[in-house]
Amino acid sequence: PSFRLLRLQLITPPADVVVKVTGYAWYWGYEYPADQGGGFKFDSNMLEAKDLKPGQTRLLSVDNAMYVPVNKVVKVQVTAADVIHSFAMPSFGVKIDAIPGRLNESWFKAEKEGVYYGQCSELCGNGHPYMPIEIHVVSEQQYAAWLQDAKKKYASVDGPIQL
Ligand SMILES: [Cu+2]
Repeated sequence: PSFRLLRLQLITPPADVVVKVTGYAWYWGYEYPADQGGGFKFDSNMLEAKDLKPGQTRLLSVDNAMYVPVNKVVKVQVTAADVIHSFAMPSFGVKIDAIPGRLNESWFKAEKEGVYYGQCSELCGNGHPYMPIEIHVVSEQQYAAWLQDAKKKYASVDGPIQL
């Protein structure tokens, strides 16, 4: 019976949203594919303590957070660009290694709107404690609005990416 459970754990349900997550020394990059309203990518860096605004959290808040819609299956494809990192989001029960040359996947379905934090969970050098993950879970309308803004904000010279 345990083998059955282990197998079931590995099945990703049909995804509503796919986000590709790349670990760098020492920040995260997020890519939203064009075929689901994205077509952009951006970097997410920890805010220095001196730049924190009221309500933001030391060592966890970032400049550009990852956004996802509430009550949707979000598949994360996780890799790394330099050394091994690990994408860990305790509130969603997600922890998966980000390995250069390999595309791992995991998924979650957030059932409550809000701001959630995670951290890199594979020792990756000097900046290891300073590459947090910040995910905003928002309503479907807010998500659509964010996609529109993000498309302009993160417009890059290499054009839209396809996953
Ligand atoms: Cu790391």
